[in-house]
Amino acid sequence: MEADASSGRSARLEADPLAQKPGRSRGRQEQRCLYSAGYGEKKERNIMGFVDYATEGAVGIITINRPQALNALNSQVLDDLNTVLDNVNLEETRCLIITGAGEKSFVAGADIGEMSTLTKEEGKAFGKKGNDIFLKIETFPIPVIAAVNGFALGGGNELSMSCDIRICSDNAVFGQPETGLGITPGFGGTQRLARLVGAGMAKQMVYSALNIKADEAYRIGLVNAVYPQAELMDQAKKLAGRIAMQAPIAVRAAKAAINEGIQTSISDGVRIEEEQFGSCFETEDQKEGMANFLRKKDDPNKVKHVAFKNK
Ligand code: CO8
Repeated sequence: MEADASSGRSARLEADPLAQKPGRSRGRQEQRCLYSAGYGEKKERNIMGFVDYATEGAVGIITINRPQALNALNSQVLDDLNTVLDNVNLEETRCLIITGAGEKSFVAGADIGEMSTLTKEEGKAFGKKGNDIFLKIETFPIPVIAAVNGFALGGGNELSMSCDIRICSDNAVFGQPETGLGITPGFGGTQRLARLVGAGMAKQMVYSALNIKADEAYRIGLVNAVYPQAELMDQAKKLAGRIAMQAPIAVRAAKAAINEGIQTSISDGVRIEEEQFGSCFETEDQKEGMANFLRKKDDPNKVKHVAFKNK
């Protein structure tokens, strides 16, 4: 699924109602040539932007890289993130990690400077821009892990919540400060936070605009684990690597079943599961996974981990 990133991007910018907004921080001084590798045959391509992409085996690592603004999400960062997602090689990549550059911030929210002059219509368009991309992450065919390495505020917390799994560093801070800025959360925060930690805790965080630290985020179930900052990426890669070892068709089907089922009743949910469960049978990986289990201990073909082929 490799699209032409350059032409795709310019098409998006032309259609962007926010593109000509004065005061947007799209200055040349912030633009950098960030990545030239990671897209298989497109390794030669250089794309200007704020989002790095690298691959380590079957794991893709997306880094929001705008540290001078604590990785805040302006329209360009969102466009760059969208372009990177559209260029992930799904034949080779089995799990993604999203993190922020530096040791201080994952993403400190949407760009307040850019938002400060928006009209109602532009505000709605900006919300839609973020929501469309975060929905793309939530429904991305392969699992996505947020490695939250510092501030995850507003749009940053919302980005992390669009991922399947969140782990964080011990200096991480989570919050939805929007009501203190005169707006509601706008990139899915009112919806995903309530689903993840319950309506009561979500309402407390959103209404009060109070931040919480990593240990509290762990206590309320917002993150699955907290690690020392220096260990975070290794732990994220270890988890992603473990996921990448499992049968990819089964992992994708499980993600779809959980995501679709959680929106519905248990009786509809188990029907969704049946469909996904059934779809795994007759695949090469299902046959080999089960055949390997059934082999006797002394069978030389028996392996500890089947090298699944995504077939
Ligand atoms: N937007 C723009 N710039 C930012 C942002 C941001 N969200 N966060 C930090 N920065 C910039 C600062 O302005 C500063 O820039 P400069 O050096 O040019 O002055 C630089 O990053 C460093 O920040 P600080 O000096 O403030 O660093 P501190 O360590 O003192 O403080 C904080 C760190 C506590 C994270 C602080 O920067 C802060 O409070 N940031 C804003 C956090 C916030 O309120 N985030 C939520 C934004 S609203 C949002 O995300 C809504 C999402 C939905 C949008 C829907 C649209 C309709």
